[in-house]
Amino acid sequence: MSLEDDITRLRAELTAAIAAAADQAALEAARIAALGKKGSVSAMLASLGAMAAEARKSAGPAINGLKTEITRLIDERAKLINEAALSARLAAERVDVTLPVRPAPTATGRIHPVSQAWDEITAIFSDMGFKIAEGPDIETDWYNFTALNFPEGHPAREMHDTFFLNPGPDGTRKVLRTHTSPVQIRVMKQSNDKPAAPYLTAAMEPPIRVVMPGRTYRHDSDQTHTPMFHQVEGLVIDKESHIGQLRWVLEEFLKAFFEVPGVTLRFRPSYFPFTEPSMEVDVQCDRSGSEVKIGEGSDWLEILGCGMVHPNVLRNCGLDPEVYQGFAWGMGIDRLAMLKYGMPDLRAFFDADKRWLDHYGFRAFDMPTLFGGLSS
Ligand code: 2NM
Repeated sequence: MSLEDDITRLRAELTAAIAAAADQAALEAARIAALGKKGSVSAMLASLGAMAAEARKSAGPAINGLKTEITRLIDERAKLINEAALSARLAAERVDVTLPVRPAPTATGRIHPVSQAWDEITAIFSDMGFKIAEGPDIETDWYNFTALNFPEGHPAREMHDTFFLNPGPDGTRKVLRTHTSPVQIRVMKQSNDKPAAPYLTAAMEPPIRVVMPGRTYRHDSDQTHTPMFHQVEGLVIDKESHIGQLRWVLEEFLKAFFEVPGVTLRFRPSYFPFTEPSMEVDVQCDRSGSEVKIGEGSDWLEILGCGMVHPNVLRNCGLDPEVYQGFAWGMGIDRLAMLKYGMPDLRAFFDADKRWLDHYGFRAFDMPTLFGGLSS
């Protein structure tokens, strides 16, 4: 067989292989089989070295001609394959701009009832002229107890089922605050401490009118208690603040929060270390149906605690009890939310169950305002 025949046969073989390559990988395999180090065309080129000079003269251009032709065929085939791949991708990735838009997170997400109640409560007190203050969840023993007139070693400290942190280098143990009252201490003390503490959002001197919503922690867990819960406390300090004003503030707040025309309150004597006198407040309600109705009926529901700020507390904050006096109160945000929105089990609040939130949650843009109706 002559070299010419070999070239003709190989050209036909390789042309067919290149034409049959359906994708880049197959084409690359065909290229290596022909032009790679051990390829058929390369082998033919290598045979030139062993030829006589005369034979090489005609064989060289013939074999090189084959190489050039095969290279061109491969390039052409590659172009075709690339164009086909691009068309396929363009067809597959086409976007149908007429499809409806997926609802935004703001439309499908829900506001937790505790956040809703928190926002409603702060909206009501803001409207009455109160400032809002927040403070740290991790407190020193002094802010959480001592400043609030809990004597060292007094059993009232145990009453609170406190979570203690590990002792620091100085041996003192910080606590997860058991109430938001330490924020009151920070607000009152700040009226004497300069510069103002940066985490306090309400910097003020008497007259002080401030409410403090926040997370609080007690080592307690059953149907009606969770180890983390939410409180809102309020504080008014002036020269002539009195229980008559306290009663008015609480009545106005409860009417606005429960969206009823009137409430009847009952004050019972109680004990808190930080107030004297101390009172627990019941609100008139109706429990004859499946839900508790506030503002009517013949039952009473305990709803908050309050009192006149103890002179020791004022003194601990650098306020002269001979000049200033005031009242304070505290209530549970979670409990208020349960009552208003009719949710039976407190533990479900913190289960992070999306179905529960879809049912009880609120729409993101339904911000509570007094003029818009709080939770409509
Ligand atoms: C309550 C009940 C009664 C209260 C008192 C003070 C402070 F700091 F002014 F002394 N803060 N919070 C208070 C009073 C809290 O919660 C049931």
